[in-house]
Amino acid sequence: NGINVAIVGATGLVGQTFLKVLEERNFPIKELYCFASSRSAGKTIEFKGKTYVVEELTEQSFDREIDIALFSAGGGISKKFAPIAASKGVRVVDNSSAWRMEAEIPLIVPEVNPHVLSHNDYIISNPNCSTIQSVVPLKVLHEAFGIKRIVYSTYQAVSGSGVKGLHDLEAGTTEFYPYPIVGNCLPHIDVFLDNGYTKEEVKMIEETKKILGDQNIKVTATTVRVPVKYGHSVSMNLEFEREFELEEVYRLLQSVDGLVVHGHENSLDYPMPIDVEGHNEVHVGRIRRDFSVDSGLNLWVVADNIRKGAATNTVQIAELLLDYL
Ligand code: 2RA
Repeated sequence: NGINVAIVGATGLVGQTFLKVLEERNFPIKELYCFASSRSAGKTIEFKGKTYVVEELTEQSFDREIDIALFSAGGGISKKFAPIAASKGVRVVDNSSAWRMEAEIPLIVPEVNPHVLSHNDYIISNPNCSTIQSVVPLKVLHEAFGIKRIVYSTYQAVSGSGVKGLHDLEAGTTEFYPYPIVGNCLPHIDVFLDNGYTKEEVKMIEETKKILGDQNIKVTATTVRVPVKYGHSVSMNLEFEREFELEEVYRLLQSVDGLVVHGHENSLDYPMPIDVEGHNEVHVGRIRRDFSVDSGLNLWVVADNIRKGAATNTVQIAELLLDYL
């Protein structure tokens, strides 16, 4: 009983959180294999009272009985090794952006579009962290009122950049970021494109449409790095085709698994990064009508970017894959 699981990028921030979440959710593991770069090979990892030695990832790594592989080792590793794993019958859940926008690759948030997954899928993409938390409240609202347009403004924690981002905040250095992040905000996540947007902004725009299954939704985004360690916050302005009542919005949001709905619009009960660090839920608050348009709504959404934004969503996808093994 149980299945054989491989972790690729096992020593990274997300890789280590995979292990925590797999244990917390009692994922049925028979054998565990931990892979990383040659730099990390030989390190040991504790999991459920057993010690595992990290192996260097090679093209032969999947020449053994592995059912599911969770990847979080950057786009280059995923581009090269996910197809090798899939060719051996391994089902890959990839955290990088390498495969997300490929038409035939499913981009999954289990609370939103689990139906997209099929037994034919061997490479499945985990969306970008800020996208995942944003779409969790959106599916029920899109179904009920028809989302016409979304304006995202994000306030993203430095752990989104990994240990290097955390170090620049803790040490006040500029080893990873181009400017000081302490006491500052950087409107710059990932690289700039020719059209003036950053890759992070384009990820949110394109991934949102793919996950909600509607290319007609108009989306724009401004993604900003803020001096917070864990927990991304997203302000979103929504415009709908159809009218709504605020009470209906609360009722719909309260029906979403994994979504915690905070107090009415004028209460001190609003979500903050300190509420979500180390937790798996998405929190939504500051729910209020946008009076400047015919049918508009403002939301404030907060979630742990390493958990629901990466590791937990990935493990939830792996749980869906158990049906195909
Ligand atoms: C970030 N969403 O926050 C990106 C990748 N994790 O840096």
